[in-house]
Amino acid sequence: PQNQREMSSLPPALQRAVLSQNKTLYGGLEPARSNLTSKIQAEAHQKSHTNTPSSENPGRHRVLRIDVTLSPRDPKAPGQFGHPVAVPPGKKKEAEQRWKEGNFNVYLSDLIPVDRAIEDTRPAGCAEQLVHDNLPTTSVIMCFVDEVWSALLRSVHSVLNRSPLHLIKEILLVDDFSTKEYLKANLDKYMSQFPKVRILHLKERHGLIRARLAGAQNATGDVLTFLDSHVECNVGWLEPLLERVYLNRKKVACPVIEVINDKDMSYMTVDNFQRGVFTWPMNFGWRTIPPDVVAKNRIKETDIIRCPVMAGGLFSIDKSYFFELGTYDPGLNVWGGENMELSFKVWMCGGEIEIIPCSRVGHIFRNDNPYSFPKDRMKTVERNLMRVAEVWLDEYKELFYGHGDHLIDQGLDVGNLTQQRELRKKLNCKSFKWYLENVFPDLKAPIVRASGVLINVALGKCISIENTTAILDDCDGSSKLQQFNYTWLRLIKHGEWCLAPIPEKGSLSLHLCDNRNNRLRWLHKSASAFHPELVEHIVFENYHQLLCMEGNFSQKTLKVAACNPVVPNQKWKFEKYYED
Ligand code: UD2
Ligand code: MN
Repeated sequence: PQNQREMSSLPPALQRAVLSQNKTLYGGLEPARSNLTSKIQAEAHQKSHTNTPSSENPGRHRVLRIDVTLSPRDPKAPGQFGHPVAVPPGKKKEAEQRWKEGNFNVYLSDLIPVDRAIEDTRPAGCAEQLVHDNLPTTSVIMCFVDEVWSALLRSVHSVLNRSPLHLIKEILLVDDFSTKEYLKANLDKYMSQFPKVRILHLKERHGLIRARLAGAQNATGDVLTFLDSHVECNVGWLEPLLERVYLNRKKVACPVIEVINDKDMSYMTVDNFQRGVFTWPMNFGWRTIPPDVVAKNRIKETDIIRCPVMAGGLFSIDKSYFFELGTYDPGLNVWGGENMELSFKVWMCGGEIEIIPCSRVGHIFRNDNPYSFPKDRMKTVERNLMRVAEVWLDEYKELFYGHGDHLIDQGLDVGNLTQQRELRKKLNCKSFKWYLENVFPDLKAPIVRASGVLINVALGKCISIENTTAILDDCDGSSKLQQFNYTWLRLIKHGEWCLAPIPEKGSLSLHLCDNRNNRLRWLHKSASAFHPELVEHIVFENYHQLLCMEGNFSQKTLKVAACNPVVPNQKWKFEKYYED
């Protein structure tokens, strides 16, 4: 079947990722993949040779096929077996009106059984796989704020109906200060019929991230399994996740996230062989391993896929390991970016993130969050990502800032980062460079945007450093004095020195580089979308005034002057560009 996490049903952040991803699809993937694959194969090989029980290798059993919905009470009910449902002609208006309650087809969600059957979408071979008899128990943590009642119930029932109950220590519902009356009036009563379900009512809105932390602090199982509150767990979803954590407590195991269609509520499977990745500036997305790579490395549908980052919502993690890692950065607000934070932290501090193809959970992907953000949504997410960048990205954080153009100058207060940086030191975590080389080698992450000599296109002359100023001279690629880097923060750097305009005098000077000084920033190329005529110009944007670097060869001088597309002496080119 087709990959149904189609763009229209992905959250905006994901959509952006998928869009920009098409451009660079498969770029540089092959060498990276063959590395990972050999490891995966080695693991699979090992597994097939350790099937006999022993003291250090206790007994194993086939993944239990628990699904009490197999012979449903009402096989003819709408949506049964995960089939699509159509809104009856007379109900179109009502369905439309109710959409905004959850930003999906709430009318249909209410119509289909809360314990509907769905198709077993696991790849062949999953049902035969062995897992250990003594798997750890888990607390399933579901945080929600004003979740659609029927969707919340379906999530809980799918866990209860398709999990070995001895492995479920509890289902912890963390109510993030919901305000819907119906929910408040009925939740405790409804859930009281299930001894495994516990409810934690937060006294104020924590936001998803801190709500999960409240859940983790209250959890009593060995493993934490986080789920969104609009999911349907498929047959055999839990044991393969717990098996990975059991094998190595530093493995963080994610199910394949399938799609519950937001319009017709059908349960749709997704393409195999997808990794969780990100593109700059830290947009999550899925990237399919190219078919030829799959074929060449004989990757099987059931093979575990190691991922640079996780989607965020659905995963199992050893509880003590989660706390050892310092949980999520508690300074992250409401929603967003926490998946990046945890992913970098896990990989850089000795763990692994995996997608387990034999574990599958459906999720309703929505175009927009159906709840309000205490502060601006964009700003909240960007601030979270900035915290992540400042703590984990080292020198590569410039790529993050450089790709999110608006991020550079908005002066968002990211809050105190001392604790997070100290944690990273205490845990002895590796560098982001290590992460890129070993975990995500197919990500393009050039540390500068352009480099080499800086040539005036019309004059064919280059900028050169003379004493403490910059002049125009004959180009000499071997001269150290003519080497410049154009950074993602838009500085033109010569070592520690930056080209700086002096707008008052119309001249240029050298200034000690400082990433925070926006008076050192030059626009180059990136201005093209707004000012196509300025492509190749090096523009200094001084509030409302645009000033361009201009060369004068007879006097060997450089100046800044009003930008003028017809002045050829204002066109500049670096020797080398690293962008696509
Ligand atoms: C994705 C993740 C989600 C989370 C999010 C933020 C998946 C399938 N989903 O977006 O789990 O990691 O990215 O990066 O990977 N919630 C609260 N309090 C709040 C806001 C949300 O409890 O203030 C709940 C909400 O009811 C839901 C969960 O948190 O159950 C995730 O929110 P979402 O479904 O809006 O996020 P999603 O799936 O768009
Ligand atoms: Mn969700």
